Amino acid sequence: MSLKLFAAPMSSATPVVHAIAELGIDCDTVMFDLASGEQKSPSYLAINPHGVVPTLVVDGTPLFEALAILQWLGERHGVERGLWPAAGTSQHLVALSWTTWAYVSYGALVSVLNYTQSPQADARLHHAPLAAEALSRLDAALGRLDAHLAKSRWLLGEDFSLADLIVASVVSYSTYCGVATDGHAHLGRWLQDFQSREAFRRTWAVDSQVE
Ligand SMILES: N[C@@H](CCC(=O)N[C@@H](CS)C(=O)NCC(=O)O)C(=O)O
Repeated sequence: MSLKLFAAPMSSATPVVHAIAELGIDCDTVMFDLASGEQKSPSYLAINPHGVVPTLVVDGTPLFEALAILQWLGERHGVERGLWPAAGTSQHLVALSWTTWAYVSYGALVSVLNYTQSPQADARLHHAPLAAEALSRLDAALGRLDAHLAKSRWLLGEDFSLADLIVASVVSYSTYCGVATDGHAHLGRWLQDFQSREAFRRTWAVDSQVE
């Protein structure tokens, strides 16, 4: 199987780079400099019409959207390595639920927060009451994740899986956007364990060197 990943430093592609490192699979990686606009070149738009990273080209067929790529990596390469639950198990349902929740439901609130208060967003979109509402809902969402993590060390039990990588990547990103994790002790311990992983440190360290 041939895998080619289009990525960029410190971007939505970084969790995919991290997942590939955890899995230890061969993959050609092309690092774009997003500031130069190479993600809008006609040749790249032909494989990802949205002109964003990541895209993983699998035997010539492009797969885009980080969540889809991460879930596919789990299904195709994670099961045999003990990093993703097999289809048909109850843990597989837990993995699909929390990972999709992180990118879709939790991620939507992070987007609201970014539009309404980020210095990178157009200041005309800034809206303090809406930002406060998003922060309050994000905190409640983290409380529900914390309650789940009170039951076991990792999301699916006592072993780390790509489900942890997917959810913790989104939660880590949200902390850079201003979401606090104080008051969620289980979640804080889990995030620390996640960020101490050798592949996490290596992936994000490489990213900062490229930057
Ligand atoms: N929902 C997409 C988001 C992809 C995305 O927005 N990527 C950004 C980097 S974080 C990008 O490539 N931006 C370049 C651009 O908009 O020109 C995913 O998860 O794959």
